[in-house]
Amino acid sequence: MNHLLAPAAEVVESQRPEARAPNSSPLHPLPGKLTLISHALCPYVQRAAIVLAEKGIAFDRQDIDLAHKPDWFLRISPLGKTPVLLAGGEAIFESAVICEYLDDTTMPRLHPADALLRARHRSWMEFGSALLNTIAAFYNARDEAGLLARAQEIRTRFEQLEAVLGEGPYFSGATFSVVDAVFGPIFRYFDVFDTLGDFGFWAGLPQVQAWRQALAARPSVQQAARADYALLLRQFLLARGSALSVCMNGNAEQRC
Ligand SMILES: N[C@@H](CCC(=O)N[C@@H](CS)C(=O)NCC(=O)O)C(=O)O
Repeated sequence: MNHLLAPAAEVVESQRPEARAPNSSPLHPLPGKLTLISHALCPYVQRAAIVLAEKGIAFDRQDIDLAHKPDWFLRISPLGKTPVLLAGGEAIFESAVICEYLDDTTMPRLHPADALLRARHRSWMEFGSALLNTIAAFYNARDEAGLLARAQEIRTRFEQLEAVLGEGPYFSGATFSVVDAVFGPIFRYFDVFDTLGDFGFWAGLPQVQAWRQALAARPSVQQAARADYALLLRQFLLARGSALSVCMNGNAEQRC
């Protein structure tokens, strides 16, 4: 599914973690400077940026315009999608693969050591990707009935999460994992959606709400999106020509 085709200026900026995490020594040396080819709103880019930050890895971030993909980008991105991680002459594509590569090479490990638990975490990463498709279907819905049906699908996914979450604050307890890196950007959408109307996403789901808050407070999650993210997302949603755009149209403060 095409998630984000809104224009975004091409920007290169260096992301240097303030301090390297105490146990962030490499398992295998990284091949020099890393560059994350990005889009300002892309949740898949953000999950990679969060993992980079959690591991204290410095990297350059280069935003591109997905509505006008540069030729150089199409040459290195076989699927024409962000993110791509440039590492030592290799262009690694697919966000889950990028996260796995970073976890294979640099401490601290964000996946569990136990193979079965690791498989469980990978399953919930996939769940997160499926939820992103439902979120895209929500903001692209052509009419009110479609919008409300997609909102109900999102609500059902949150109920499934509520059933598997433990004491928190993170997905698997006290330790931040790649699943948390996947859901930080997912919950960020709702900081804007919640200003547009009450779609019944959260009532009666205390664990999901607490998880959302814990992720929003995590510096790596906060730093994975630009300061103007909410403004850019509002502009993007307004331009969709969707039922949600109609809710917003003409009055940015209007609630659906
Ligand atoms: N499965 C991919 C999904 C990446 C994706 O959908 N990226 C979107 C932006 S968020 C994209 O590049 N869309 C442009 C297109 O599909 O043409 C991943 O996990 O990296």
